[in-house]
Amino acid sequence: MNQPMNQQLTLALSKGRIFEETLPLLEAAGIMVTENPETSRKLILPTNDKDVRVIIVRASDVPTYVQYGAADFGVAGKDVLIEHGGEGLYQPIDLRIAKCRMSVAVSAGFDYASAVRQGARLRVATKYVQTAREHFAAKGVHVDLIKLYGSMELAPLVGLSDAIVDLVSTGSTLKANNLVEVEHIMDISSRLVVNRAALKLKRERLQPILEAFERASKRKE
Ligand code: PRT
Ligand code: MG
Repeated sequence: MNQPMNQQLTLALSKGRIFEETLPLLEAAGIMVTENPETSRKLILPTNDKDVRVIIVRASDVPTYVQYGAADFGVAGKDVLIEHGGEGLYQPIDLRIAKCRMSVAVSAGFDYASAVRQGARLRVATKYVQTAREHFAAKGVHVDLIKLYGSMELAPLVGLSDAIVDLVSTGSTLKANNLVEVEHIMDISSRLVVNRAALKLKRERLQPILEAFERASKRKE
């Protein structure tokens, strides 16, 4: 078959830490993004390779763009991928970037251990409903989950919930809000996700990039 194949590649990234930490991996593959999403209002960014472009989307929307093939590949946190479910996505590489952990936290004065021991029903506010549900079910803790889209740290402070499930990296956000981490649910890092059809149809173009990403991420401990 010598039908010309469209080998244009679209990479979906979110602004902020994922974009910043993906840049060195792209450079390892010889790809330089030529505009800065923090200063440019453009949502489609060119690179030094005319066949590769980067689209800027919300972190939690990355799997959706890749699933439907609007992007061929993308970078998303494990937290986001669990909530999405991973349908239509191939997840070949843990990039070991944007690392943090998912934890349960409560107000400093709340005795979480004894509430759990007594079999109390807990109100838990989180953006990560899927992960939280599985975590508490596995522990046999009864919870009412309250879905939030951000600033989970506020919920226990104003009586919306007894606990939160959120991401923690330095711990300074919890500390600043007088919250304490009471359970570590899982370690989080970002993964490369690839559209399953693109992996077959654009393999020639994708493969060297995936290999460069893999080599560069392995160099991180
Ligand atoms: O911010 P936005 O609502 O647009 O989306 P987002 O929060 O999903 O995106 P972004 O860019 O903030 O995060 C993208 C990915 O980075 C997440 O999906 C995680 O996989 C990963 N990551 C790594 C983090 C953190 N570290 C992190 N610390 N995501 C969020 N945080 C937040 C956390 O939710 C908490 O509010 O930072 C705060 C805690 O930080 P410390 O350092 O004070 O503990
Ligand atoms: Mg954020």
